[in-house]
Amino acid sequence: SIVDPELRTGYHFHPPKNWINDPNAPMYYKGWYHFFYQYNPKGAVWGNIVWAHSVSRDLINWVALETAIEPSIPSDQYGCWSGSATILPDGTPVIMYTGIDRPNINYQVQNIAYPRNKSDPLLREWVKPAHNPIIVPEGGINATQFRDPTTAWRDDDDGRWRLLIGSVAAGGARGVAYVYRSRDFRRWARVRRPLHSAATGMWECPDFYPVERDGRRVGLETSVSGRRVKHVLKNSLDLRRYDYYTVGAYDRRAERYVPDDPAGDERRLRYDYGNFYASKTFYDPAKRRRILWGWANESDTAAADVAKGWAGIQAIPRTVWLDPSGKQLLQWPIEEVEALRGKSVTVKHRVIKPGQHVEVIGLQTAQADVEVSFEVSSLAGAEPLDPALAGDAQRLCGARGAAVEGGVGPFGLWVLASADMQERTAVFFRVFKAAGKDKPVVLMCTDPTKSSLNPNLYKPTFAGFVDTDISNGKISLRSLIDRSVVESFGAGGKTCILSRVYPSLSIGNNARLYVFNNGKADVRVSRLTAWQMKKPLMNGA
Ligand code: DQQ
Repeated sequence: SIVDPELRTGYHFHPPKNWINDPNAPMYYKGWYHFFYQYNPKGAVWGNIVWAHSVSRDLINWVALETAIEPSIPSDQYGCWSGSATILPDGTPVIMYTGIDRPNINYQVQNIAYPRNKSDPLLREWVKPAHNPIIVPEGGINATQFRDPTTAWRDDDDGRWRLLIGSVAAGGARGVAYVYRSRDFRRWARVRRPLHSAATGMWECPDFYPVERDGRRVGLETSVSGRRVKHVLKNSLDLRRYDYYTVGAYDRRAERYVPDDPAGDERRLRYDYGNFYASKTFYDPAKRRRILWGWANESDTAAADVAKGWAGIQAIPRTVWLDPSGKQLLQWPIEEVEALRGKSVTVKHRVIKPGQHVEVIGLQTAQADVEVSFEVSSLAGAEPLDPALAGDAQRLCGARGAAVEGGVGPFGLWVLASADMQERTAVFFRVFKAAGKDKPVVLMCTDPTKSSLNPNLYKPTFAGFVDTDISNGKISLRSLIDRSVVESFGAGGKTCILSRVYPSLSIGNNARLYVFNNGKADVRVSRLTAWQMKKPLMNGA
């Protein structure tokens, strides 16, 4: 398939060309946001991995700097893989990252790098001290599955630093997060028992941080602990390619983490039910918030990636905090993205009858931000939930897609749609009645099966349940549309879905936006506002 150059995203982070993957070591330093990422300087496929580096004042406009970390010492000469930054108490930023130290076999060790000149707010040059590597696999650790050090946190009581390294044990069966401790950030010793493990396969890119337990939106610095705090442990499951997290308690004495959910399923909650992987948070002291970065791969063929010369973007950075229920996180695009909003159109109090759709006209929507609040007239007609699919949002949505008429819903948006509707990507809700339960079950889906007439595209349907009280009929949706990405936030950030689509007709000014209702109950659009989004400075692209 041939991808139109107009499908290159506008305001989602990307370099001018080539392959990108994981976000690395995001941090705030002397008035600048720093963002590093896994990058192939030589092409649009994974390989030759170095750390590219960009800086920004607002997390939206980006300036590319020179490569920050590239193979240069024996312990990273075959690759500089993912890692994180820690700001030491004297303000010095340190980067820990995984190095590949021998050819052909991905033997993994952990290295450290410091800024050459701390007074340079752009942190252009990074120095690797001679005592690298700092951590090597020992004691039966699988040396080819031992990577992605986290930001370190420090316990004031004993003055020691801790960090996690992702790994796998039990012959590939158990995902593991090993804890290493250090007094001086130089000599690190492993705690014998891991912080946590589960029968999920390899844990890539672990992330571990405190959140306020009363659900205030304010973020916490990574070392904060105590009674007002819960912890979040996120792992990127190599076998599934999704980022899963649990909310739980961190016992500092025992150096153990215990998820709150007694069922303890490590594959239940995801940051995003779509294309979003290897994510990482950081604490932003300038605005006292925790911000999540995540990588979204292409869903095109590798041959098409090579032909177009680019592959991979980052999702819009999201503020993350604990839902007041304490059971899950909430996520919302950082407020700075709203500075890109231009011309807008608002629709109010518009009832969408069963089978009806309404076009939102008067603006360009290939690159747009849409916020909508829906109100369902009655939940009485909600379809019964097939018990066989009750636990599997993705299969449920596959079986009951946007085109399948329902009771309450499907209702939502058709984005990146063509005038004749041959092409359209549906982002929608659907409400079910579950046997023996009072609370209706809300499903959120992105259905890209009609997103493009181009053949050979990977068009997976993505879905998650939304743990929201819809008894008053109200639910909200926000979609950040950006040419070949649709990034959606259901019910104020309870459920998020990022999807990559490659229309062949709905490109540029030919992309249209509709509200649709394919259920049997009326749905009122209480308010919908769509904004055209401007293009920020994007690394010179
Ligand atoms: N990508 C990096 C690894 C990490 C993986 C290599 C996750 O460090 O485990 O590019 O996408």
